[in-house]
Amino acid sequence: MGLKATALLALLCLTTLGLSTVTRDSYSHTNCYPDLAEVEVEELISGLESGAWTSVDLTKAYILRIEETNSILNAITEINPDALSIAASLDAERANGTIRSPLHGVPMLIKNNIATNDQMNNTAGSYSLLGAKVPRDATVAAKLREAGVVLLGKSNLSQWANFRSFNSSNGWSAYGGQVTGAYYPSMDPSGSSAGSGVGSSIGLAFAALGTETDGSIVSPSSRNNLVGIKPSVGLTSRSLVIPISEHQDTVGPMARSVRDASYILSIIAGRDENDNYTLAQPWNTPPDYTQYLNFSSLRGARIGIPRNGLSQTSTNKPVLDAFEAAIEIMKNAGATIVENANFSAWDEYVADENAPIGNSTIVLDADFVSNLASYLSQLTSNPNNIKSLADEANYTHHFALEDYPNRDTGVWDQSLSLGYNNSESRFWQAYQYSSYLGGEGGVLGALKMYNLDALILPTDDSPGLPARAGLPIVTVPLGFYPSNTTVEKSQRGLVEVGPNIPFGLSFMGAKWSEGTLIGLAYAFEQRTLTRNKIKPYLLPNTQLADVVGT
Ligand SMILES: *[C@@H]1O[C@H](CO)[C@@H](O)[C@H](O)[C@H]1NC(C)=O
Ligand SMILES: *[C@@H]1O[C@H](CO)[C@@H](O)[C@H](O)[C@H]1NC(C)=O
Ligand SMILES: *[C@@H]1O[C@H](CO)[C@@H](O)[C@H](O)[C@H]1NC(C)=O
Ligand SMILES: *[C@@H]1O[C@H](CO)[C@@H](O)[C@H](O)[C@H]1NC(C)=O
Ligand SMILES: *[C@@H]1O[C@H](CO)[C@@H](O)[C@H](O)[C@H]1NC(C)=O
Ligand SMILES: *[C@@H]1O[C@H](CO)[C@@H](O)[C@H](O)[C@H]1NC(C)=O
Ligand SMILES: *[C@@H]1O[C@H](CO)[C@@H](O)[C@H](O)[C@H]1NC(C)=O
Ligand SMILES: *[C@@H]1O[C@H](CO)[C@@H](O)[C@H](O)[C@H]1NC(C)=O
Ligand SMILES: *[C@@H]1O[C@H](CO)[C@@H](O)[C@H](O)[C@H]1NC(C)=O
Ligand SMILES: *[C@@H]1O[C@H](CO)[C@@H](O)[C@H](O)[C@H]1NC(C)=O
Ligand SMILES: CC(=O)N[C@H]1CO[C@H](CO)[C@@H](O)[C@@H]1O
Repeated sequence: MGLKATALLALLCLTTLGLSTVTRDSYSHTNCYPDLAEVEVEELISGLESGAWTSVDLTKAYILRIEETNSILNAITEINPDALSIAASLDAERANGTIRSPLHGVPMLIKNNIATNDQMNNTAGSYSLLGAKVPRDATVAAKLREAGVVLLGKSNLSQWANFRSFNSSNGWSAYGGQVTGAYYPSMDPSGSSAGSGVGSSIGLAFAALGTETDGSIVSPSSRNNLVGIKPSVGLTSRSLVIPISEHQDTVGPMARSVRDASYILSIIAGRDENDNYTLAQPWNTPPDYTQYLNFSSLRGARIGIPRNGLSQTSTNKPVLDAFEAAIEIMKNAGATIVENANFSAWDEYVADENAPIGNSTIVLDADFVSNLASYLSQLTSNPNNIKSLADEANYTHHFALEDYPNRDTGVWDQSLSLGYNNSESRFWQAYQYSSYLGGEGGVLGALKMYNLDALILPTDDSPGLPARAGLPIVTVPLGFYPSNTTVEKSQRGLVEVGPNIPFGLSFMGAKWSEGTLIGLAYAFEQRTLTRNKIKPYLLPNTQLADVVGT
């Protein structure tokens, strides 16, 4: 093809992309496919609709991208052996006019604590559960499957969602190895949804699901330059998700834009007879969250700044500067900023956190004993016959690859030595106090006192209070550490702070206020587009051009 024709085709490509009229032919032999590290779902879908690419093409490309990067980043623990055949049948459905949902044919990753009744294992990163079987898909996985999402693979995580050890590292699991972030060599990916964060950030799939008990969606989303939605506890089912705490666990999307995350949330939200907490939802069918994507939604919104929850450390000056700049951006977008919308029980929260075994710790420790046993009791095959936390601890202490005692089991030791589970009144007292710290003494109290739509904090400071009261958070990219930042490493040598490492901004609100938070986060995201201002140091090369037609 001559130069002129190529240029013409590239032009055609650019102009027709937006109109969704590109055909498979006009794409071939050009480089005008969308960049899989950045593409949003509406563009992926328009290519599926026009026939420019297929779900099989997408699945092939993502598998190659995983294979290119996994030896360094370890983000993925396994690829679904059925992914290509599932994609082919979804392509056949599309061809005959069956469109299951707005995400029909799009591949996603799910965290390796969300069970699927297929060839993939669900281990929380432990060898003890390898080969274990579940009676059905986790409800959130089933909802994605029914919506025509290709469950492409499982993402690595901080083992047991970071509920095992006091001296492990973010993103390490015995089964999956050490995840590292893509924005700096040997970067601490944060956790516990570390592989979901890395996989979504560099386009190893369209997006990923994570889970959060206290920070495990929003923190790795923040560190990996993503949007993360931590839903209200009870908005998304936890049935057949390996638990920590029924009072705090929740499942949510980690994606490259608020829009993409909203599409996913709309699919996974909803009531489930197998998870009581979902029956408290104030509606029979949850809203379509994409309706809240409104560029003007900061206009007239009342946004509180809880200054007493803002930490000032030796290294977070870039975060604080970006946070103050964000406040100005919101003012300019028409928001009313309410300064010093402080948390009334902040000092009590800090005291409880610093106590050897505070009320918040009791909630997680006691819930874990009960909730883990309940998960294990549902397995239809349990090769190592693990029935309880005591069994799990014993297995871990004796199986060399679990890296004990180099990585201790201090969290479990504490749970077991508590001597009771969540069926006792002392548990209930601890829960009442802990949820008060996050609720009336924390986020809910400030929202009411100052008549606010939402509170904002740097994401580093945001998860603790919402965790204790089951409240939602939406995080969006806020900024990144500048090139002259001094590198700081964690105990196990991962780079926690360093040049180019991203951080996020969190919007926090009342229970079931995801729609409001999504609207505010979208308006902020669209005014800043911070994600696009930095690039990972490592990106896979495979693109759609390499697989279409092969
Ligand atoms: C379309 O294909 C799917 C999957 O092969 C099949 O279940 C469905 O019945 C087909 N629908 C029509 C309208 O042909
Ligand atoms: C799941 O674990 C079993 C047992 O180790 C292994 O044979 C199988 O390949 C694993 N599945 C996947 C998809 O990796
Ligand atoms: C919650 O579910 C359990 C079984 O899954 C059931 O025994 C219990 O009654 C339910 N509680 C409520 C409040 O629905
Ligand atoms: C978007 O938000 C603005 C400000 O709150 C509001 O006036 C407008 O009606 C909203 N638009 C839609 C389509 O909801
Ligand atoms: C809020 O907290 C900040 C930081 O601790 C403090 O300076 C300020 O006086 C507090 N304001 C109110 C109204 O409590
Ligand atoms: C735990 O909660 C109780 C109230 O149930 C409270 O009196 C106590 O101070 C709390 N413990 C800590 C360490 O904050
Ligand atoms: C929880 O504690 C109660 C009371 O001691 C006991 O009957 C029950 O078996 C325990 N449940 C689990 C899962 O340990
Ligand atoms: C602990 O694990 C070892 C090795 O797997 C096993 O031989 C032993 O029976 C286990 N002990 C208990 C109390 O389960
Ligand atoms: C982790 O803690 C255990 C138990 O205290 C200790 O034996 C081990 O050396 C520690 N590992 C590291 C790397 O600090
Ligand atoms: C990095 O550069 C900025 C602006 O040039 C300066 O304000 C800051 O102090 C520098 N930081 C370090 C750690 O050198
Ligand atoms: C899909 C994949 O690459 N899985 C790898 C994840 O990490 C473990 C441990 O490093 C490897 O054994 C798997 O092959």
